[in-house]
Amino acid sequence: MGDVLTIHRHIMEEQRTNSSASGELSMLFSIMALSCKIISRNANKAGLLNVLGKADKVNVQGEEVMKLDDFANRTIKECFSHSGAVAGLASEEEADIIALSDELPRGHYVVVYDPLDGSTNIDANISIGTIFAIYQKVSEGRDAQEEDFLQCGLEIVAAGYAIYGSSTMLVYTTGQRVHGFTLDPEYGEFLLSHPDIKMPDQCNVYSINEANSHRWTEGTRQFIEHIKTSGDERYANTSARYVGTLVADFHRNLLYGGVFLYPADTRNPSGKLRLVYECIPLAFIARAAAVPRQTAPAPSWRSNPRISMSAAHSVLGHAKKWPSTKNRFEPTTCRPTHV
Ligand code: AFP
Repeated sequence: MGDVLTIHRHIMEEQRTNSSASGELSMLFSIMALSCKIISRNANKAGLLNVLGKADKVNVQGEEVMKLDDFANRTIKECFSHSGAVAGLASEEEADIIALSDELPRGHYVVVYDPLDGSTNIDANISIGTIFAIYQKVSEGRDAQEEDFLQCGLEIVAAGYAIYGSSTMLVYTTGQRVHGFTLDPEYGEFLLSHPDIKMPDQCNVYSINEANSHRWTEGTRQFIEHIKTSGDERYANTSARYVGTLVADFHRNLLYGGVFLYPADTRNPSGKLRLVYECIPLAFIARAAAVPRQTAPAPSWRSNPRISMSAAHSVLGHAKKWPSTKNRFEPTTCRPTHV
């Protein structure tokens, strides 16, 4: 295999650089990698499972056919619940914190996740993904509490996403460097393919659902107009791309340099994306990949926990891409989530 770096070897090597590491976090990464491999396997068969499931809701193996987002949710929940490394989980698919049954061991971490981002794209065979963030448990007691999941974004221990596209990739960071691994279907292993990803500060792509433009605020309209017509050299080669799966749009923009927006508008006055499950984890990754390093976190990272579970006005990209119209783009009623 030559000097192929599997995700497991990479995790172990990272762990060795930290003498106080207990191995619990490494275990969490391994479990997430396993979960994503299982989801990827089913995502690849999604169309087929649908066909096979039509008759009597069981496939040829006699397994129950589940919707992929439900399957992804259960996969992550079950893989982590038995790990002994978490004290609780929170999923975008579930209204309440996922408590562990009494007999299961507890760990020092909690995991928040969006099991299947872009699920409306599944049937069209368009890229979908999984988003996650890991926090240290801060509450008292054996089980995780709401406050563990609603911490400031800067308290994230690690965040990442999987993208199930033309290949399956897992991208994660502990806040320093962002690494990308591609699933080799023959080995069944994630191999390091994108070490130390840096987000270009040139804005080569902007991603926004322009069908909503008649509902945008004046600030958003001005920003998009600025990208298109201002002549600002940051936007000299900017093109529009919009998949409608946040992970896919974010991943492309991370590699090519770009900005993703799901702004507040008159139909969604708080935006659409979920702050805890989608925006904060991806903003943490963008922050780690931005060069030069962004130091000032966006205000929403310290948001009131009561509103953190709701949607947020979202802007994800390299802070250097903001034009001089920045202030006009951040109306005080909006809650920007950017780095
Ligand atoms: P689904 O998971 O329901 O497909 O929603 C995906 C998503 O939350 C995010 O991944 C996309 O960026 C965004 O919605 C797309 O929303 P619009 O279809 O309104 O543009």
